[in-house]
Amino acid sequence: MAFYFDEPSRTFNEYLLVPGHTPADCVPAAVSLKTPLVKYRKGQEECPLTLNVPMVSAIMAAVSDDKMAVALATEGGLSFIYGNQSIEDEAAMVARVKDYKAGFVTSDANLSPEMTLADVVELHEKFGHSTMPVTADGSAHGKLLGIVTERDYRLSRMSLDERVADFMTPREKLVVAQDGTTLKVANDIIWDHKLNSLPIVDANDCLVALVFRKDYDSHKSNPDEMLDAHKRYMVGAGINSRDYAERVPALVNAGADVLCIDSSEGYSDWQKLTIQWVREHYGDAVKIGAGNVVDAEGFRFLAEAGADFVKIGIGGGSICITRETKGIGRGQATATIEVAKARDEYFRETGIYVPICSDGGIVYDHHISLALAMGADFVMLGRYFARFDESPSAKVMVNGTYMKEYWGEGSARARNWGRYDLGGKKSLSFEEGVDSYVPYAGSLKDNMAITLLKLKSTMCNCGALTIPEFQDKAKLTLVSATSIVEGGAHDVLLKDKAPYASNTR
Ligand code: RVP
Repeated sequence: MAFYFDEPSRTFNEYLLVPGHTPADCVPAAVSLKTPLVKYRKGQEECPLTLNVPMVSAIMAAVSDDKMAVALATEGGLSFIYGNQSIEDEAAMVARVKDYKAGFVTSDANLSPEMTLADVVELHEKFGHSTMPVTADGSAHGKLLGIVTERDYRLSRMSLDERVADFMTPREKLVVAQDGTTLKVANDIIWDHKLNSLPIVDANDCLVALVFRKDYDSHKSNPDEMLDAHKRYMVGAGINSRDYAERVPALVNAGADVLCIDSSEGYSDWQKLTIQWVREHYGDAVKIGAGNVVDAEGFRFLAEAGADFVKIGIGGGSICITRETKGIGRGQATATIEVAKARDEYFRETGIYVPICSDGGIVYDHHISLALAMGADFVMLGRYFARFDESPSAKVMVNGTYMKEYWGEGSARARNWGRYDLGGKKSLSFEEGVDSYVPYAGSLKDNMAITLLKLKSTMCNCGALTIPEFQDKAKLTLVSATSIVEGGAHDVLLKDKAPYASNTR
C-alpha cells in the first residue's frame, strides 16, 4: 500500500516567526552570517569550507556565469557556474573567476596600431570606456605599444581615418608596473604619477591588466568576500551524473572550489555513482554537493553516499512546473523542516554534520529568514539573482518597464541551448520549466545589502547573533495553507502562455 504523509506539505508563505527576547547587545551590526558549506565533524574540527553569507546562486544559465560569481563572492556568497554548456566553456568560466583580481581589469576594448580613429569612436560607443590599450595584435594580452584616452584625440580637429599609431600615447611615454605588483603599490604609483590608469605588463612587455584609480578602495569595503588560501575568489560549479569523468577533472583543474550535482531529483543511483567516482579519484579533496531531495529518506541516501552537502527542493522554483507536469514535489517549507530533522539525527548518530541548502521558492527576502529558521544552513536562489545587472541574461524593455530574462533549466529554451552546445541527440522530451521575465532590480551589491540587513534584523528579533543560534531559538507559527500557489509558475510574467498551457493540461 502506498505511503501517505500525514500533514499537507507547506510553503514558506504559510509560516511566520514569533519574536523572542532581544538582549541589548543583539543588534544587526553584531550578527555573524557565517555558515558551513560542506560536511565536517561538528564540535571536533573546523568546517573546511564556510560561506560568509548564507546565499548561493542557482546552477542556471540565466543566473550563474563568471561575472555573477565574482559579484556574489565579493559579498560573501558563492555561485555555482551552470553546467548546461560544454565542459570547456564551463571550465573557462571557473578559470576566469579564479584569475580575477579585484582592481586588475582585463580590457575588453583593445586597439591595434593599424586601427583608426573611427574604430576608437566605435569601441567607445560599444563599451563606454575612455581608456583603450594598444597592443601589437589588438588583443587584451598582446605586446603593449601604447594607450589611447580621450586626451589623445579631438574629433572636431581630426579625420576619422587617422591611424591609432599616429595619435596614441606611445609605450615609451607610459608609466607601467610589472606583473605581481600589489593593488596597494599599483595605487601608490597611480597617485605619485597623477595617472588615471596603470598598465601592468609581464617580463615580455605584454599587457596583463589595467588598474584604474577608482578601484583601490574596493577590497576595503568588502569585508565578507569569499577568498581561497591564495586570495582568489571562490566559486562552485554544477555537474551532471553523465559526463562527470570528463567534466569533473576539467573543473577541478580550472580551480573550482566545490561541485554540485545539478538534478531536479537527486534520490537516485546516478548521484551515488557520481559521488563514488569523485571519492575514488579525489578522496575528500574535492567537495561535492548532491540533490535535490524533499524528505528524510532522500537526505539519508545522499548523506550515506558521501555528499558534502544536500540540496532540498522539487517544484518550488519560480520558473519550475515539475509538480504540474510530473506530479512530484513537496512544499518547500515542509521539505526543509523534515530534511533538517534528518540532518540533525544523522549528526547525532555519526558525529558528521552534513549542511543542507534550501533551493528554490524564495520570493520575499523574509523567506530566507524562514528557511534558515527551519534548519537550512544556506539557501540557493535563481529568480532573486536573475534580476540584477550581474546576471548573464538580457535586460529588455517590456511595456515600459525594464525586465531581465529568466528561464528554467527544464524549459525548451535551456534544452535547446544545451543540445546545440553539446551536440546531443534530440529525443522525446517535455518541459519542466518556463521562459519568463523578472523585473530588473539594479546591482547585486545594493540589493544584497538590504536583504542581509533584513535577515540580521529578523535574527535579532529572535534573539540570535549566529545562524546556529537562530535555528535553535526560532519559534515558527503557521498562518495559512496556500501551498498550491508555489506549485505552478509564479511571480513571473509568462512570455508565451500557449506552450506552457498545452504542456501542463
Ligand atoms: P527560484 O529561486 O525560485 O527561481 O528557483 C531556482 C531553482 O529552481 C533552481 O536552483 C533549481 O533548483 C530550480 N529550477 C531550475 N530550472 C528549473 C526548471 O526548469 N524546472 N527549476
